Formats: sequence, structure tokens, C-alpha cells
Amino acid sequence: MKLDKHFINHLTTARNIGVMTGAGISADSGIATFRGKDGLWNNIPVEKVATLEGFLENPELVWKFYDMRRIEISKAKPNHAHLTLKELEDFYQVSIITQNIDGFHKLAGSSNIIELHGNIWEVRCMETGKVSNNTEAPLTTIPPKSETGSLLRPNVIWFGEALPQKALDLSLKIASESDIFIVIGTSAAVQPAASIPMIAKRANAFLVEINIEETQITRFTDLFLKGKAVKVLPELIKEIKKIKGK
Ligand code: BJW
Repeated sequence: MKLDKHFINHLTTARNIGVMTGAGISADSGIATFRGKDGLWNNIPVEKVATLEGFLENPELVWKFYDMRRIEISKAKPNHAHLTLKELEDFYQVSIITQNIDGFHKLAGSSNIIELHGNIWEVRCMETGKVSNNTEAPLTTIPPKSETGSLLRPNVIWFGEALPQKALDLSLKIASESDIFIVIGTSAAVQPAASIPMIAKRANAFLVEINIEETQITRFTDLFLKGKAVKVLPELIKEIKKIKGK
């Protein structure tokens, strides 16, 4: 990989690197993305499985969808892109803002992770709002219930639902304090997550995007690295090691 002069300058002086990831980073772990040809939302009606209204209408259908994904994720593992982001911590203060619910950044060992859209291994009680862990895959009972018999839901963010305020505030802080902000494997089609890279850009971060195709934010980036995250990120860390003399 041949890096451009401006990027080398930024990599030399940067202290804080903000990263925002989407489904594309987990694609090479075998996890389906949402949009595009084989995307989940191409085959499954989004309003039925990713809205509160859909869940209240048919909790069993929604839980079957999430059970299928929990099984898929439980059989997979973080790939070299996730692992490289952990390695980046050897050189910079790295904060990862992820839209993914698969928990792979945590499994890869990254230290600072914000899960904007929740986590598939957590459930939330519909009565009390209490969040707890549930790693059973496949689930023995669908829909799962709490000890007191209340309906549980996946602790993820569906369309029309507010993102956790603390996670959003922290993401905005990270974006505005990043020297370099790297957006990886997201179509940037979903708000408010899609605005976070723009906030970084407005706060003078050097904005880098890694994706197999251009997205809505590509034209705002300082550098677009076209390719699979699993290929581009390990090449990038090699260059960073050269710059840092390691
Ligand atoms: C690779 C690769 C490889 C592939 N290497 N790259 C009109 C305008 C603006 C906003 C709205 C609007 N109408 C409605 C809204 C709001 C709505 C929204 O944004 N809708 C848009 C679709 C129009 N947003 C919301 O509803 C949000 N909430 C909200 O706005 O609340 C307001 C509110 C405030 C106060 C009170 C109440 C409400 C919530 C959004 C929640 C999104 N939830 C989901 C499901 C999460 C749970 C689950 O996983 O089941 O989040 S939807 C889904 O999309 C998931 C993802 O996190 C999210 C983003 O998808 P992502 O990650 O970008 O994946 P893809 O598939 O889209 O893209 C993959 C990319 O990877 C592609 O670019 C590929 O090229 C690339 N790629 N392989 C590198 N190997």
C-alpha cells in the first residue's frame, strides 16, 4: 500500500483516532450485512423485525430472526480487521464507535468501544426495562421470558427508537476530538450514526473511509481506501509500523 503524503503527516502527528464501524467489517467473518444484494433487509421485511411495532405484533417472528442471527454470530469470530483495530492501540488512543451488535470488537480485545445500536447478547425486560446477558444460542424458549414471566426483547435499537443518550454523547465527543477519523464498512444510510463522521470532519479530523464501494460520505472524505476491511486494515498497520519505526 502506498500512502499519500498528507495521510503520512497525519499518521505521524495524530494522538486520537476515532473509528466508526458498520456491518461491512464483520462481512469477512461470515456475518450478513443489511443492504446490498445479499443484505438482510433485501429478504426480510424491516418493519416486521426491526421496529417496536413489529415486535409487539409478533414477538415470536422477531425472536426467530434474532435467534437465527445469534446462532450465526456464535459460530463466527472476529477477523483480521477487528484484530488490526486492537493493534492500532499500540500507536494511538483509539476509540471505536460501532453500529454492530455482534460484540466482535470486544472479543478482538479493543479497549474503548461504544455500541450505538446495542448488543445481540443482551435482553431487555419489557416490563421493568432491566437489561441482562443471555448468550443461549439457539434459545430454548421463543420468545424468551424473564424469571417473573415478562416478555424480553433483544437489547438493540430498532427504527424509530432513540439511541442510548450516553453512547451518542460520547460518540460526538470522540468525533470532535479525533485527529484522524476512520469509517469502515458502513453504507452511512442510517441516522444519527451517519452524521458522526461529518461531525469529525467539521472538527478538522482527517477523514478516511474504508469500503468496497463508495457511499454517501465518500465525497466528504480526505482519503477513500477502496477494498475489504480485512485486507486494507492489515496493510495500513504495516505502513504505520514503518512510520513509527517499529
Ligand atoms: C464492506 C465489506 C467489506 C461490505 N469491507 N466494507 C429520513 C431521513 C433521516 C433519518 C430518517 C429518515 N426516516 C427515518 C429516519 C430515522 C432512521 C433512519 O436513519 N432511517 C434511514 C434508513 C432513512 N433512524 C432511526 O430510526 C434511528 N433512530 C432515530 O432516528 O431515533 C429518533 C428518535 C429520537 C428521540 C426519540 C425517539 C426517536 C434508529 C436506527 C436504528 C438502526 N437499527 C439497525 C438494526 C439494529 C439491530 C440489528 O442489527 O438487528 O441497525 S438497522 C441496521 O442498519 C443496523 C445497522 O447498524 C444499521 C447500519 O447498517 P450498516 O452497518 O451501514 O450496514 P449496511 O449493510 O447498510 O452497509 C454495509 C457496508 O459495508 C456497505 O457500504 C458495503 O459496501 C460495505 N462492505 N463488505 C468493507 N468486506
